[in-house]
Amino acid sequence: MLKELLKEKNLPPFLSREEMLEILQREEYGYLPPKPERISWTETEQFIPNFCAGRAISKKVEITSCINGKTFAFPAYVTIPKKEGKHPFFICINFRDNVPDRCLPSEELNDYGFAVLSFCYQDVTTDNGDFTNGLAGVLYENGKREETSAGKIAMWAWAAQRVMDYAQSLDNLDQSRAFVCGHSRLGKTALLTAATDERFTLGFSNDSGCSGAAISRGKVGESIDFICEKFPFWFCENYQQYRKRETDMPFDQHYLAASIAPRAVYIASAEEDTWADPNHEMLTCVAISEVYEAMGKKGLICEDRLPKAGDEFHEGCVGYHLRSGCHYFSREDWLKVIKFIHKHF
Ligand code: GTR
Repeated sequence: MLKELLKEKNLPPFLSREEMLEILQREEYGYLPPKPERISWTETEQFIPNFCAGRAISKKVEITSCINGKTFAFPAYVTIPKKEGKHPFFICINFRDNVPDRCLPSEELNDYGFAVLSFCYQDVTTDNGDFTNGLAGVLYENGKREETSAGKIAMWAWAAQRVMDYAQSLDNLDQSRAFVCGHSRLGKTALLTAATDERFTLGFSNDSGCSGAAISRGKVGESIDFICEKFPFWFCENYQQYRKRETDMPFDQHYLAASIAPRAVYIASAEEDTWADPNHEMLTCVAISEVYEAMGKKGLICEDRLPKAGDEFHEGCVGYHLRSGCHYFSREDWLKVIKFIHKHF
């Protein structure tokens, strides 16, 4: 049944990772800004005194990049278990700079053995059409961009990669268990981050929907027309041409998740989040499975039907769950992804 549903969509066939990333950047997100010419950081130790009952190191880190000869800095927040060994870690692209945060349970994650490196997306550049501030201000003269220049999602993804530059300098982190995550618009960002940077061993998107995890052809809820009207600045200007023209696109969202292969992908949906369209999020997992299989890995292992609340597919390298409730980054989402990680890493 799932294979037939996909067949009817006539999705563009998979290409090489490089080709898919080229199309996605040129037509949808804009090209990610270049890697910095230089990068450095300064750390404030014991940012939260005695955090996690004294069992975690807590730091605020100011990450400074030099791009086109200009300087751009933003803060990240770091929690690392004190116990011996190399720790798996999450880079969390967050809506707020709180540690812990209502949707980012740093303390519980520490207790499970994970380090957490988070940053607030708006500390990179604002979530609106103003391209004169933060990273955008460094990249563009007078806030003017070209058709294929980075939109805001590409800039937030670039920032997550700078946090990864910093993470690589820490010898108490395990680089083979490096996970990036985000919710909603930041779930779209997490997928783009992992797709364009092979240092991440898992990309985890929560309720990312339109222009994130969900296939656009035949999608219900939010459409490209709507998202381009309301949030044009998340994308490059080229994306506007596909409003009401999903079927003409030389790509679809399966290119984004497939660009993470053979590394792990985890897509989480919520039952009441019809705006994001759980069915089309799961169909992406089904579609990309052939890419994993061609690489000798297991893709999504599931029953041959659309998802229902309570489903949890953790067998393959492509993980998926549908929980009850609304659009939200919940403890249940975290616990399920941790379960998937414990199975695979
Ligand atoms: C909605 C938007 C979605 C989703 C969400 C969010 O308004 O339509 O694409 O990303 O915002 O980020 O909270």
